[in-house]
Amino acid sequence: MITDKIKISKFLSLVLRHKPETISLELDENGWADTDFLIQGMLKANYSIDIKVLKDIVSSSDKQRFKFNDDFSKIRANQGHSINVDLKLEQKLPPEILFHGTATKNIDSIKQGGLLKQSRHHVHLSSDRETAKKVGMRYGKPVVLIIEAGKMSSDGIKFYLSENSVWLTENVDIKYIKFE
Ligand code: HQG
Repeated sequence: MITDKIKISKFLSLVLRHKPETISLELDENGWADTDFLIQGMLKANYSIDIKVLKDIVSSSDKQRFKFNDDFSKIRANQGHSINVDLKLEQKLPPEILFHGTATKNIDSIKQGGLLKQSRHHVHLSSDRETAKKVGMRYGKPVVLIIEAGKMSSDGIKFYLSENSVWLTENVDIKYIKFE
C-alpha cells in the first residue's frame, strides 16, 4: 500500500484534475467527485486512504489544492484542470502586477508567442514572486516573468482568482510581459 502523503496528494491531483478514468471516477460538470467513490477507487489502486487521511491531506495541502463540500460527500480540485469542467470561477480585478514562473528553456518560445495556457484551462499567475519561482523550478532553471495584469484588465481581459489564490487568465500577449 502507498502511504506517502505527497504521493497520495499527487495521485489526487491526477484523478481530480486530469484523468479520473484511471480509477473509473466520474466528475460532475463542476468538477465534483463522490468522496466515497474516490476512496474506494484509490484503495483499489493501492493507496492507503480513508476519510480521515483524506481530510488530513486536504487541510494540510501546502497550496490548498482540494476542497470538500459542506457535508464532505463531495470533493474537487480548486484549479489546474485539463479536463472540461466549469468551476464557476468569479471574475476579479487583479493587482497591477502579477508573476509567472517558468523555466529558462521556455523563454525564447514565450518571447515569440506569449504565455499560452497549454493543456490547462488558464495561464496560472501568482501575486508573489517567491511562489512563481517555485512554480518555475518544476521544469528546470526558473525565471520569473512580470505580467502587467492591471493593463490587461483595463484592456478588457478577464481575470479569475481560484479558491486557493491562484490568479487565472487566458493566454498572455507578449506586450504585457516584462522579461527581466
Ligand atoms: C510554459 C502548479 C513555451 C509555462 C503550479 C509553463 C501552478 C510556454 C508550462 C499550476 C509558453 C505549462 C500550473 C510558450 C507557457 N512557449 N512554454 N509560448 N507559454 N509556457 O504545468 O503555470 O502544484 O501547465 O510557463 O503551482 O507551470 O500542480 O503550468 O512552464 O499553479 O497544484 O508551459 O501547477 O500547481 O506548464 O503550473 P503547466 P504552470 P500544483
